[in-house]
Amino acid sequence: AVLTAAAATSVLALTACSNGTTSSGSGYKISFIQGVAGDEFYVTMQCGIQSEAKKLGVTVNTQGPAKFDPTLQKPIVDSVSASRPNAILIAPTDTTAMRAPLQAAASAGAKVVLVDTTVDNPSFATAQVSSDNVGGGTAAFQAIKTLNPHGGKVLVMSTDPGISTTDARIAGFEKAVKADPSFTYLGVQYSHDDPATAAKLITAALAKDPDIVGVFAANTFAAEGTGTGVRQAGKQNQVKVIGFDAGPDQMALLKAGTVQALIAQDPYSIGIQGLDQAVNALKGQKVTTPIQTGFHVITAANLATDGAKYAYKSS
Ligand code: T6T
Repeated sequence: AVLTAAAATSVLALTACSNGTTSSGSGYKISFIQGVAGDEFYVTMQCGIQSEAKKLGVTVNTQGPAKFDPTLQKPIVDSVSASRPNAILIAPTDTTAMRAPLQAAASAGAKVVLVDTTVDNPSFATAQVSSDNVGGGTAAFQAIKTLNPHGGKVLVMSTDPGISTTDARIAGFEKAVKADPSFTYLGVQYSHDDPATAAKLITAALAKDPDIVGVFAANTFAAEGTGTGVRQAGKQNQVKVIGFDAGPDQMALLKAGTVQALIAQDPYSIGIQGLDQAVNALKGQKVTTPIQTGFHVITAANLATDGAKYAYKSS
């Protein structure tokens, strides 16, 4: 499912953000390596990068692995690094596995800017730009509590352990849920960034604990699969689903009432600021790091305003 969605959206991305390359003459050669191709979060980030690249007169080439997987992302980093770019913007898919390849790219001369995710000990990185992921996880718990003031059983649907962003969201959520005795925390399930797996896991979780009142789905694909699973179980009136990210599928689930709130990030701005810092570094100008961008809670109540403003681009 991920592959099909990825293929479809990256084709659409060709039209909107002129996808691969923006060339404005003799500027720097910069690569953007997404966490996964076709994910609207990274498509929107790419749009921000491309618009800023035009302004700054630099060339940005974008590519991403077919899955959010370090074994697929590492060869891309290695080949990009071998092409000797001036800078690499990247969302690393694993905090440990992607560290050595990125450090090697930095040692080979590229300015490495980490956008969205990070790695362990990123001392080689020129700059880092990401959302307030811990804060977003805390906000997700607050949204579940508002919808379930009397508490109850809740669980988290994530992607894989070892991804800095989703791990931080889980940490923010866990701290808040454990501090509230009216809630019973059932822990985290990992769906490998695959909606079908998330749907299966939720179905099994609801069979085991039919009285679950809330699920925090920690990214796009977790939210998509959680929404599908809850709907298939006929439990959308009982289980409040709070999703991270605001791609078209999540917005549709919110409109349908299957998901009650979405924590939207600002990937367009992450892209712009990441490129700005890369170019600052290349020009020997002051680099700002780390940079934290905000999030926006979208519900049925602000769908027309914030929903329209912060929904991700699919094309
Ligand atoms: O949630 C985003 C991103 O922040 C995360 O690092 C990986 O998943 C997404 O791309 C959404 O699919």
